Amino acid sequence: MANDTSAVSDALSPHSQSVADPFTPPADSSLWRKNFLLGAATASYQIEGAVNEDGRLPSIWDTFSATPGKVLAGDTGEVACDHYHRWEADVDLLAGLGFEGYRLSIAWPRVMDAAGAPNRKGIDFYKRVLARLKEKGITTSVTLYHWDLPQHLEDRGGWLNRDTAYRFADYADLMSRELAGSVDAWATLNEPWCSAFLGYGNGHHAPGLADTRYATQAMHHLLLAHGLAVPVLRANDPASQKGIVANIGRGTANSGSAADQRAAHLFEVQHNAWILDPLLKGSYPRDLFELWPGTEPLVLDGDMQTIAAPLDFLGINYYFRTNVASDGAHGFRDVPLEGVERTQMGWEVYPDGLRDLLTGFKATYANLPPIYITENGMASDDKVIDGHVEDSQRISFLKRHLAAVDQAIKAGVEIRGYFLWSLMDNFEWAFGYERRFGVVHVDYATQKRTIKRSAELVSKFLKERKARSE
Ligand code: IFM
Repeated sequence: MANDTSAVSDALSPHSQSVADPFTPPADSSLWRKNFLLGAATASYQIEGAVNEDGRLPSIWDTFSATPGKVLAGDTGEVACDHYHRWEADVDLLAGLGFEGYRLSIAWPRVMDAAGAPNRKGIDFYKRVLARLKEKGITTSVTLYHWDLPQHLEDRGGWLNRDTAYRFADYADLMSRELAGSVDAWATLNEPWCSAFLGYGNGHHAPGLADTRYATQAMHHLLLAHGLAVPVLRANDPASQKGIVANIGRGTANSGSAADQRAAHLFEVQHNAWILDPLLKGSYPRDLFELWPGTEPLVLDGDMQTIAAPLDFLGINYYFRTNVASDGAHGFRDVPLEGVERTQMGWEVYPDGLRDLLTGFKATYANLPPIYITENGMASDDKVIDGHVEDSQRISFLKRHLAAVDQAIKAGVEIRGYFLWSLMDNFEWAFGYERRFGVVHVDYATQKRTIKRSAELVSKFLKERKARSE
């Protein structure tokens, strides 16, 4: 077996202890609280591979990644981290590092056939994974849709077809009946902004369509799917928490001019309020249609009430900020700042943005649910040298973002946990395997896992925290 789980026991080796610890949060940080959940996240298409096994049907990402020019270096999720076969060792690795929570997603095309009937083999895979996680005492957070729409639904219009929302509710019904009792938190969708805007608005993601009117209609059907699924999940698995995961973006103005301030506001409307307003206020932000005139989606009576179903939690994914200026018309344009720290993705490292957005949401939404940071992390060009990966930028990144979370908690935002993205390097969508987000390195030729220095330090903290609370 190529998995190097022995590296877990090396996490507290003399090598790791001889170096000063640049990660552990200060003694007064809320992260020491026993009930603050610390976990790691992954997603089905990014790690599983086995795309043709045990009755799994094609997804839009199989189609998209097989289309020349869509994904860097022509990479696909065909093998990915081979997690479908190595899941047991991967769960042991996660548990060995001391993570208390694990956020995973289910591949819709693995568990349901085109007629909506269950695919037993696919469902059993997730049952085995969840049972093992429970055995290890790990809190489970399951996302139903992390972008791998069955291709047969896309062939009928995908998220542009209202019927897909009802098919999603059927899928949520099946999974919550099958997995009731083994999931602590259900998230309906991961990052509907990406599904709608990158998938249907600019074509950077599957299915690769590019029209802003498509994006707003796809968003409406995604949110409707979420709203239809929530009561189904509640009925089938009452003890679990139900929520949704949104990626949020910080937009700052390039100058103090009214036009640039307005541009920054519109940036955040497009990235945040487009999703959060319907969920938490039951309406779309009017400013969105100033930015994109004539793109109002078709909304039927009752849809907005369905979408605004009460949530037990809101998952927040945060990565970077964008500096913007007015484009001279209705909108904004990016004005990349010089001399700032960036990651392998080119994204600016800006922890204050996370704190500012969280405190801003608390001020804006009276009914803001408890929050989990469901993703935060960074890509770097990590290399294994003499068996070690020294990912010092990631260590500092995580430390600074956790400090921002602590500041938001101290400012009164209810934040219950943090999942780093990602447990291991994986298929980074249109960027393929070049961009490495994991705290565990994956050698794709051998599937060997190597624990990076960041994981060693997170693990050290988790174990120290556990020891203190015992
Ligand atoms: O890898 C993705 C993940 O699937 C969704 N959120 C952002 C991550 C990094 O781009």
